[in-house]
Amino acid sequence: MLEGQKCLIIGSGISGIGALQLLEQFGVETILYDSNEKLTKEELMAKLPEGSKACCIVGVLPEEVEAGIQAVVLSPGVPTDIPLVNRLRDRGVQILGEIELGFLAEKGNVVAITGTNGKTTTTTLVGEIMKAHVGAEHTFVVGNIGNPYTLETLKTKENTVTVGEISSFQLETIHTFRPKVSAILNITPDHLDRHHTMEAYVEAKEAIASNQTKDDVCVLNYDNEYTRAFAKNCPAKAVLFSSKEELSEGYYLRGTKIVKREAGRIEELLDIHQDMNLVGMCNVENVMAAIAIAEGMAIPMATILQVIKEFRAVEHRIEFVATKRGVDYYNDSKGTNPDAAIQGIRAMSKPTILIGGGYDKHSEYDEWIESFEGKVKWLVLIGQTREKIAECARAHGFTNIKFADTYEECLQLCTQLAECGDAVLLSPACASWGMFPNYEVRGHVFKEYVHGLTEEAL
Ligand code: UMA
Repeated sequence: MLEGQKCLIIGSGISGIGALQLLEQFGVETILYDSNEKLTKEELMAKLPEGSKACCIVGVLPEEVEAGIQAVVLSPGVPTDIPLVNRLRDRGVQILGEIELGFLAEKGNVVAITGTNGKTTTTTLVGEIMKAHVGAEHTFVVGNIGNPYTLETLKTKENTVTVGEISSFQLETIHTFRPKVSAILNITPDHLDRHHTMEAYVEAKEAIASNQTKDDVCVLNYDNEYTRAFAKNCPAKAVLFSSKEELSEGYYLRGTKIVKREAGRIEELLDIHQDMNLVGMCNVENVMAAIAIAEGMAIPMATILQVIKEFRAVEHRIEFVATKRGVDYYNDSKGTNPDAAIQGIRAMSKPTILIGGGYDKHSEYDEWIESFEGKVKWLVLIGQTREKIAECARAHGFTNIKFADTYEECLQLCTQLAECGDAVLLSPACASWGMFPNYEVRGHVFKEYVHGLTEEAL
């Protein structure tokens, strides 16, 4: 655990602070560094845990400090190819991510879930299944879901299970991370501003299985071209699921039933209408993946199905907020890329006022606009991407577009445009960055606004 080395932690968000806390437990000398010039040294110091001896630096890292660094822990939001990291790597300094650091102290079993969409729902559901089997005190749900791995890893024991939602950012900096069961739910274009090419993004996702062997399991989506191809050369035992095709082996949808086929035997597991509280085909896929993951962890099927029956939607994912003045409001703030946002629109059954736009991740919006299919009445656009989206929408013949300069103005505009019997859907197809620290804040502000609406217009 980097004992005796001088370690630079880049990023003072929750991952950086988690890493710092863990390293200090092992007596490692740490420097907490954040390149954001708007932060002050005092602000960084205020984030330190009590009794911390870490040195805090903001802005530019002085050359003499850089020269003394022997190891680096990167927060997920820090690109791996910034000049500072490149220089340190070229000098032979070990660069590891916060997930790798957490894994170095792990003593129990690990489940790791990645994918462009569905990660949070599947991770939460698998976490609930594990809690039902090994107990809540023996289950840790960590990672991109908002709970740094490094904050929990010291609590792990031989009989505990860590369920991690792991993003492509986090997978870029793993070295020995080896889950017993991994899953790649799907891969569609996202984060291309960071990974630059689709190949690099796919490679980052596939790294989740890079240290697995045939003794481990990797759950993959047969319906997705990338994950289906990966099943052929995956280092772990590949277990497939499909919502579109009947598989010769694996989990799939037959009519309204999720079934499992193993050695030619078909077992009916559940009915997607009667036994699930989640809506949309994306959630059928998430549930199938969760079943495959849990079975990979040898959890009895009766426990798995019981938890699925009781499980409800996670916050910010096609979450029904309230009906006000006859208008249904849905929070899908987690629709941070076009593919996720398409699922949001598909789940709507009423004429919809859609809120779109935000941070530019170099996504293409054509398929998202095409999925409007007469269901979207108005598109209200905000943020950095609003012009790009509007241009794309017009090219596809959709012209009912309004711009808003602020989020507040956008929400008020939606309320004015919506008529009784309509729905308002926040599913922006873009990250929240630039306007909000994260999608959760964007979702909470939306919900607060909706709950604050009176039944009658003033
Ligand atoms: N920073 C630098 N230098 C840089 C870039 C950033 O110093 O070059 C600093 C920033 O000034 C800031 C800090 O790094 O102070 C932020 O670090 P971070 O962006 O890694 O954020 P954390 O608070 O540590 O949160 C991270 C994940 N954030 C990102 O991946 C962007 C959280 O995922 C995750 O929940 C958390 O670790 C715990 O594991 C959020 C996310 O948006 C939810 N993830 C993306 C997604 O889901 O699409 C991948």
